Amino acid sequence: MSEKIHLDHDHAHHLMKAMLRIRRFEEKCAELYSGGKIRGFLHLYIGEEAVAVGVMEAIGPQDTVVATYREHGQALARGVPMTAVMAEMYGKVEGCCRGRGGSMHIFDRERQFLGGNAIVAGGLPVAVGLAMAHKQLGRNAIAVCFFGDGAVAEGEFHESMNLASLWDLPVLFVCENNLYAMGSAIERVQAEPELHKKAAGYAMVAERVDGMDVIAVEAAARRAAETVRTSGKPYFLECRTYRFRAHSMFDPELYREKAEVEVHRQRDPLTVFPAFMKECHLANDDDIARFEDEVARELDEAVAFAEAGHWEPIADLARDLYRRETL
Ligand SMILES: Cc1ncc(C[n+]2csc(CCOP(=O)(O)OP(=O)(O)O)c2C)c(N)n1
Repeated sequence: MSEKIHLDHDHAHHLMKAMLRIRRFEEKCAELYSGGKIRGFLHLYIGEEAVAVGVMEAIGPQDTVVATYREHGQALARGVPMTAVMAEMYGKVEGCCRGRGGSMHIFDRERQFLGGNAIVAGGLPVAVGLAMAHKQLGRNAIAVCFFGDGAVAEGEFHESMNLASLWDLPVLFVCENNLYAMGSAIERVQAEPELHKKAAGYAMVAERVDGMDVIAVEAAARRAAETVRTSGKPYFLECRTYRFRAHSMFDPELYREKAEVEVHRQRDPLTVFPAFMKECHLANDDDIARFEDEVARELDEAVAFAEAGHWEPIADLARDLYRRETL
């Protein structure tokens, strides 16, 4: 593991627990989906937790975040309560979008978590627009944008990168390169698979970091966020990561061998980080067991909250579709 940030006991525990919350939440979601409690699409983030946790550590409450449809991890790491996220997954009124967004559209204005997005690359222009607003209104905020490697093949990506650089806009682009866009392996669809090199072509600072190493991600994200804030210019962070599960719950996963997944599992942040903490005497088995208990309790509460939630009444279905004056 890299040791580029000062890692005291409390901070190490905090990182560990944040990743564990995401992992256990998503495992539970897979179970609830199979049981028909969660419906629609479900894209799990399992394996990629170190990216969300490392980046969120590096930004402030005033910064705005946009994400993709694989965004439960970012939402939890950003502080959206697990109860509100779970109720949203269930489609209940108590969810963070009153049950109307579901798994792919988690949103929380108060925490400046401005949405998951079902459209590949759809968050990039939104982030650039937010950055422009931050700049014009003189806010000390930056826009943070999470997107996958698949987004890099979209026109919206290139237009967003170009304008952010040309107009000096404070955007932190976080590319979660998990080596696949649905069933397309990166080498088969990207002429230049070193994605940070594409960003460099738009005249912005671009770097690549090990997205399975939470400490390395946090250190790089701190450097990047600070540079964006002080220079007012965009920055591109390519986090090399891997998803251990299928693209979504519908994917038979015929495009890769199980053996390949097993190789990447050796670098699972939820295994590597606790081992590192123990080796450095930052945590012991009792600490890890305690985190598991705490997360299990929080998860039980979130499921109970969602179960006890309400469906939106039929009479409210047209609510928020039109402004009142136009009706
Ligand atoms: C504009 C658009 N084109 C196609 C799709 C269908 N689609 C959904 S996910 C996906 C792959 C995206 O892969 P990536 O950006 O690498 O994200 P990951 O799922 O790996 O996190 C595609 C093509 C879509 N949602 N939006």
